[in-house]
Amino acid sequence: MTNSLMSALPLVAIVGRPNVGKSTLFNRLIRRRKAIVQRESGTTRDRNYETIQVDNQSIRIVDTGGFQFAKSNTMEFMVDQEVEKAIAEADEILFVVDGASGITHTDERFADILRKINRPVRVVVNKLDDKRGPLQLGEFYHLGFDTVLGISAAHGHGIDELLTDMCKSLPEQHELIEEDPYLFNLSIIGEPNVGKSTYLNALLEKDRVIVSEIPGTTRDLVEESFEYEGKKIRLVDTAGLRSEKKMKSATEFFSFTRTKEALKKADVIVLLFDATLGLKRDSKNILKKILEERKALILVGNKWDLSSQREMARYKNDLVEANGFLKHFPIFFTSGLKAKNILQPIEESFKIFEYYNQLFSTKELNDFLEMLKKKKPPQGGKLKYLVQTHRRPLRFNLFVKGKQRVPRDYWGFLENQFMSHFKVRGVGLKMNLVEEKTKEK
Ligand SMILES: Nc1nc2c(ncn2[C@@H]2O[C@H](COP(=O)(O)OP(=O)(O)OP(=O)(O)O)[C@@H](O)[C@H]2O)c(=O)[nH]1
Ligand SMILES: [Mg+2]
Repeated sequence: MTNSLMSALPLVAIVGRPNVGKSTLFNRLIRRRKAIVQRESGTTRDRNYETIQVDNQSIRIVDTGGFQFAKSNTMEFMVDQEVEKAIAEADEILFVVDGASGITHTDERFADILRKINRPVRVVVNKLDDKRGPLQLGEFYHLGFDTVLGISAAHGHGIDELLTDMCKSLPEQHELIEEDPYLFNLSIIGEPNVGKSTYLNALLEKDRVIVSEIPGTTRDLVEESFEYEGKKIRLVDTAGLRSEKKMKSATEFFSFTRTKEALKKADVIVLLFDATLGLKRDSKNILKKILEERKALILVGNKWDLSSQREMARYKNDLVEANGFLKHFPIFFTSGLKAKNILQPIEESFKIFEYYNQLFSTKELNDFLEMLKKKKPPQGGKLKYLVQTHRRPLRFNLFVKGKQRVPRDYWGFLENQFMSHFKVRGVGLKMNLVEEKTKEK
C-alpha cells in the first residue's frame, strides 16, 4: 500500500503502561503472532503496524511499547517517544489497563495525557481471564473516559465486542481498500549494532525506528513501503543476528526467529556490516545462509564515514579471496548516519531483482552449454541440456551423462561461467544435476 493510501486508512493505537498485554491484544486483533510477547516488561520498542479488515472496512492498528514516564537518555524514554508518535497520528486510542492489578499511578498520569487529546479513547481492561463480568470494570471509570470494555487478550474474550465498538468512532469507508502490490521485499539484515535501523530511517527520511548504541535495540520486524522512481518496494528492518550461543534472553531468541523468517521471505537482502570492522564471523555465517537460500544479495559496509578508502578496497578483496563466487555480488559503502550513498544499494536492488526473476530460454541455455563444451568440457561425464525450473530464486536442471564422473570443482566453474556469460550479478544459482538416461545415438 502506498504511504498516502495507508495514511488514508483509520488508525487505532494500542497504548498503556508496560506489561498490561498490548502486544497480546495486537496479535489477537490481527490474528497472528506477529509481535513478540514476553512475560517481562519492556519487550516492545518500535511501533508495529498491521492492517485488518472488520466488516468490509480496512483499519490500521499500531502496537506500541509500554509508556512509563521514563527519564531522558534511556531506552525507555525512546520507547515513550514512539508511543507519543503513535498517539499523535491515531484516530482512536485503545488505552489498555490491567484488570488483575487495578489502576496504578502510571495509569492515572497517562490518563491525564490522553484526556487532553481530542480523540476517542476507550479503556480496555485486560486480563479478565475468568470473565467475572462488568462488576470488575467499575473502578476503571475513574480514569475519566466514557467507554470501558473488559477483555482477556490471552483467552480471546471480549475481542469481537471490542472490534465492533471500536469501529463506531472511526470514519466510514465506502470501499475495501486492497493492499497495493509492491515489486519485492528487501530485508536489511546484519549483526547487532551495524546501523540497520539508522539506514532504514535515513531512507525514509524520518525517525521511524529506535536507534541506539546498545546492541540488540530492534526486536520486532519493522516493515515500511518505500518508493523509488515511482516503483514501490517493501523494506524490512530486522533484529541483529548473532550466533545462537551468544544469545542471553528469550526475547533475543524470538527476535532471532523473526529475523530468520524475514530472511526466508525476502527477495533481496541487504547484508549490512560495519565498515570499520569488516565481515566478522557472525556476518560470514549470515552470508553463508543467504547464499544457501540463493537470495538476491547486496553487501553494504556501513559507517563508511569512520572508515578509509583503503580499508574498503581490502574488504572487497578479502571477500573474493575467501569465496570467489562473491565477485558476482555488488558491494557498496554507505553512511546511514550522514545519509551518504544510501540510495545506491536501492537502485542496484531493482537491477538484481530483475536477474532474480529472469527467465532464460532453452536455446539460450543450450548455447551457453555448447560454448562451455568448446571452451572447457568436464574431464569426465558429458553435459547434455540445461533447463530452468524456477525463478525467485533461479534453479536449473542440468542433464549430464555420467554425472559421477564430472569433477566436483567443475560445478563452481560452471556457475561462475554462467554469471559472466549472462552478465548476471547479485543472485545465487542452484544447479540440480540429473543423470541423463537416454541411450547415446
Ligand atoms: N558513524 C556512524 N555511526 C552509525 C552509522 N550508522 C549507525 N551508526 C551508529 O551505530 C549505532 C547502532 O545503530 P542502529 O541503527 O541502532 O544499529 P542496528 O543495526 O539497527 O542495531 P540492532 O537493532 O541493535 O541490531 C548507533 O549509535 C548509531 O548512531 C553510520 O553510518 N556512521
Ligand atoms: Mg536496529
